[in-house]
Parts: sequence; structure tokens; C-alpha cells
Amino acid sequence: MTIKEEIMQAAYGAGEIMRSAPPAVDYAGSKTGHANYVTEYDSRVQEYLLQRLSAVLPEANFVGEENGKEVFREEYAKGYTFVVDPIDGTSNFMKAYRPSVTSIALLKDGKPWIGVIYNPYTDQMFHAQAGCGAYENDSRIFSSEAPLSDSLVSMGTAPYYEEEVSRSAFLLGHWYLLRSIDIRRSGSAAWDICMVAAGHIGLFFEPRLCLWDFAAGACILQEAGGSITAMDGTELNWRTSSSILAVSRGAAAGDYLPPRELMAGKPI
Ligand code: 2AM
Ligand code: CA
Repeated sequence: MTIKEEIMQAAYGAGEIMRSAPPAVDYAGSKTGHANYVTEYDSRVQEYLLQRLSAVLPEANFVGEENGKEVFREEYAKGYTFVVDPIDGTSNFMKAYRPSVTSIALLKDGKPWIGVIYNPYTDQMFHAQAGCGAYENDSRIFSSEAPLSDSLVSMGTAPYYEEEVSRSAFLLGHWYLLRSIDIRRSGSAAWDICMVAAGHIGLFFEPRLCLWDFAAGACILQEAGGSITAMDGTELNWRTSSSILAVSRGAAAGDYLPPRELMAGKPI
């Protein structure tokens, strides 16, 4: 088995744990701030992935959302680092609303090299390796060639931060509503990025996300011909939390960068 196939097997195992949860899962306690929940399943899936992925590549570092290593360490810039979100879409998971997915990125020398995202409720496995194309299950995927005006846009509301951040999300959402077919909000950033990669969504944005929310999706989207940057169009550094703009081939061919005032939460 290749390393990517072994990571996919680990993601299937994570999905089994998620599917074993009762229909609605009470949260085990809030992390810091508004809407920032963690259930016993987030911890269980992360523990499982830590064991399983350590066996795949014992020399790799491991950064998981639930061990909260937000700060990128210099040692991650060389060699291999797994960046794992055991359950992306935890609020959905708690309410048995969908989707919730497992997201696993393997960074090589500090940049996404392999991305695996699995939705266990629909058995959709998205996977990519740099230079080898992106796939949904066994089929190659490509981002859409439709212009933004003929695309759906998905947004994240960034409910975890100070009020200006979510205000800017809604100002930007309205700006994109006027320039697209309509707006969607799934509750899982990793899933939304896969939807751009597979051609269903033309553009996804969220004013602030952590590395484990977007690292695997970034690899999949880039291999599907799309692009991913910060919301002002600048390159991601793969080290810190960032605003995210994930764009299809068609949307990227036109004007899609939002006005800076809106990013700062100021109406125009
Ligand atoms: P989660 O479900 O793994 O917590 C929803 O707006 C998106 O933001 C989800 O992908 C969610 O991931 C993510 N998210 C949750 N808490 C966050 C935080 N503190 N910082 C950044 N993103 C977060
Ligand atoms: Ca999570």
C-alpha cells in the first residue's frame, strides 16, 4: 500500500468511530470562546489517528486540533508532519446535522503533500497527492470552469472570534451573493473546500481558519486545478491560522477578490 492508501484506511477507521456515535452527541465541554465545542468523539478519533498514523510514518510529527498545538514549530518545516482534524464540523456532529468529516494532511517540508478528507455518512473519500491529481473515491475530480456569476458560493461564519470577524463574514457573504447564484453554509470548512475541488461550489471563503481546517483540502483543491489563498489573495504560509479563499478555475478567471473594507468588517 502507498502512504496515501494507508492514510485513507486510517480515515475509514475514523469514520467507523464517528458512525458509532448516537444520533445527537452532547458536548463534553466548550473549548475557549463561543461555539467552540469538543465532544468525546473528537478526542477518541484523534487518539485513534495518532496511533494509526504513527505506525504509517513513525518519523512524522503530529499536529491535531484536539492537542491544540496552534503554534507551528520550526521542526515542522523539515520532513513529515501530519496535520489532523479528527472531526471537522463538530457543531454539525453534535446535532446529527451533516456533514462532518475527518481531515488528514501530510506536510512534507512544511507544505501539503497528501490530503485525505472522508465523509463517513455518504462514504465519499476525497484524496490527492501533490503532482498526482485529485480524486473522489475512484474518479478524478476537477474544479468548475463556470464563472463566479454562474456558481454557488459557500461561506464560513467564523463564530469563534471577536464580533468584527463574523460581521465581516456576513458583509462578504452579501457581496458574493450579489455576484453568484446563491450562498451555502455547510459548517465544515474541509468539506466546503472539497466541494470547490469537485466542481459543485465556485468559491468558498471564511475569515479565519486553523491549519487543520484547510491543509488537506488545499492539497485536494490544488490538484483539482483550483487555487487557495488568504482572502486578500496573498499566499498561505502553512503555519498559522488564516483567512481562506478557495476558488475554482472558472471563478479565478474573473474578478473574485473582495473589497478590503469588507474584510475589515466595514460596510461599503
Ligand atoms: P471544527 O468543526 O473542526 O471545529 C466552521 O466555521 C469551520 O470553522 C469548521 O471547519 C470548524 O472546524 C472551524 N473551526 C472551529 N473552531 C475554530 C477555531 N477556533 N478557529 C478556526 N476555525 C475553527
Ligand atoms: Ca475539529
